[in-house]
Amino acid sequence: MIGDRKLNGNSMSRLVELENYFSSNAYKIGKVIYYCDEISSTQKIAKEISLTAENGTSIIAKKQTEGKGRFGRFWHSPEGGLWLSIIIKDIKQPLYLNPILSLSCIHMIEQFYQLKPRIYWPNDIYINGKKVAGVLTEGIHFDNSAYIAGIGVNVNIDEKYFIENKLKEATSFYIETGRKENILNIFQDFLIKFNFLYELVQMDSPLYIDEAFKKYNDLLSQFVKVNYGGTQFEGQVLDVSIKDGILLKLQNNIVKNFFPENIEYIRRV
Ligand code: BT5
Repeated sequence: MIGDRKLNGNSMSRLVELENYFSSNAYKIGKVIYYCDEISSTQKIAKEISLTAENGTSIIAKKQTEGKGRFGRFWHSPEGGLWLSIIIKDIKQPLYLNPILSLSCIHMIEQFYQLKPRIYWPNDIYINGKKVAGVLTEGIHFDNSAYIAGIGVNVNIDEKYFIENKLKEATSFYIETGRKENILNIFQDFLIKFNFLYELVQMDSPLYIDEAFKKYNDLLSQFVKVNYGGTQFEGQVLDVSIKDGILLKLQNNIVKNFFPENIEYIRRV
C-alpha cells in the first residue's frame, strides 16, 4: 500500500497492488482504489470526488463513523467489515446495479464460505435468517448520469458488537463460521465477480442476472407486509424480478407490483 495523499481532507492511500491486478487483467472496475483507515462514509467521499474520478474508482474504509443505509438510516461500520463505494459512470442499465452488487456478494460468499446466502428483498443479503450485507445505490449529478454503488459486508465483526448495539437481526461471516478472513481478499474476489456481472450488463445480456436474482431470492411464495411509500400492504409474493419488482397477491385478491425504490421495508408475516 503506497501513495498516501489527502483526498478532500481525508488521509487516503492507494491500494496499488490491487489496482495493478485489476488493470493488468483488463477489468473496468478497480483500476483506482482508495483506502482509508477511518472515514465518515465512503458514499460521501465517493460523491465528493465523482466529477473528476474515472469510472470504476473504488473507495474502501476500515471503519466508517457515519455509515449510511437506505432512507437515511444509520449503517453500523466498525472495524471488521468491507465498507465499499464504487463510482459508476457508464452503466447501460442502471436498474441492474443493485442486483449485481448483491449477486457479487452472494458469489463471493459461496467462494469463501460453506454458507447459503439469500437475497432478501430488495437487495439485502441474509444468512440463516440474519442480515450480513446491505446495498445502497445513489444516483448523482442532476441527471443521474453517474451512480455511487455502495455495499457494506459484515466480515469479521463479533457477536458482542451486534448485541451491544441492539442489532438482533445482524450477523457476520465470523459469527456464522468462527473463521476470520482477510478483508482485502474478500474485496478482491467481490470486485472480480462484480466486473463479470457488470460486463454482462454492458453487453446487454443480463439473462443470467435475472435468473440468479430469482434463484437466490428469499421471498418467493412468502406472506409479507410491505411499507410502500408510507402505506402498508399485506399479501403473498407471486414473483420477484429485477424489471417488474415484487408481485404481490393482496388480501383482497388484487395482484399488484411493488418497485424497490419505494419499498421502505418488507417483513414476513
Ligand atoms: C442498507 O440499508 O442495508 C444499505 C447499507 C449500505 C452500507 C454501505 S457501507 C459502504 C457504503 N458507505 C455508506 O455510508 N453506506 C454504504 P438499509 O436497508 O436501510 O438497512 C439499514 C438497517 O440495517 C438499519 O436501520 C439497521 O436496522 C440495520 N443495520 C445497520 N447496520 C448494520 C450492519 N452492519 N449489519 C446488519 N444490519 C445493520
